[in-house]
Amino acid sequence: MKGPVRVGIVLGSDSDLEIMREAVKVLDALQVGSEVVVASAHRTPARAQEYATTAQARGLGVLIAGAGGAAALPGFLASLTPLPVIGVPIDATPLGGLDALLSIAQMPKGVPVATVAIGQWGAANAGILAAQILATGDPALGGRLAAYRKKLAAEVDERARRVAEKLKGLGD
Ligand code: RP5
Repeated sequence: MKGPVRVGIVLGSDSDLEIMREAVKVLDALQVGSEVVVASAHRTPARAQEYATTAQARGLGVLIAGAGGAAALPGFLASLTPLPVIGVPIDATPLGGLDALLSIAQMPKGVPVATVAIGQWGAANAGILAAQILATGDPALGGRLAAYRKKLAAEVDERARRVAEKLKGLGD
């Protein structure tokens, strides 16, 4: 049960989908409703503008934008909405995503974009960060995030246990 759409995930191109699916997966797991749209700052600026300027009135609380190359999309959206915008740099060119990382992170003072890591890690973290932003006004979601953190910690405990076991085996 995901409930109403609270996070808008904007892709600069359909070629960004495979990576950005990680954000959708995380949000699904945290029971946060999201929608995915394709709207390019360069190729369809009017569509991207329409999306950004109507997002808040439609009940969205956070936007995530994934884009590669000279990735203007997250900053473009941020300039048009009061909602927090998280930018995911996509590895789409021979520069390996560094171009997108710098384009997204280096926003001039006054219009911030929260920038995450290049690629799938970044897409997953964008989903988590969006949920954390929404959780400031949603204790139930905060509880689900706390459970997620506990699960992460339990996985590390399990890895530590396995390493200790392996080392013990070596000493025999
Ligand atoms: C960017 O250009 C998109 O976000 C995508 O990462 C990259 C390549 O787009 P396509 O040529 O695959 O449509 O605007």
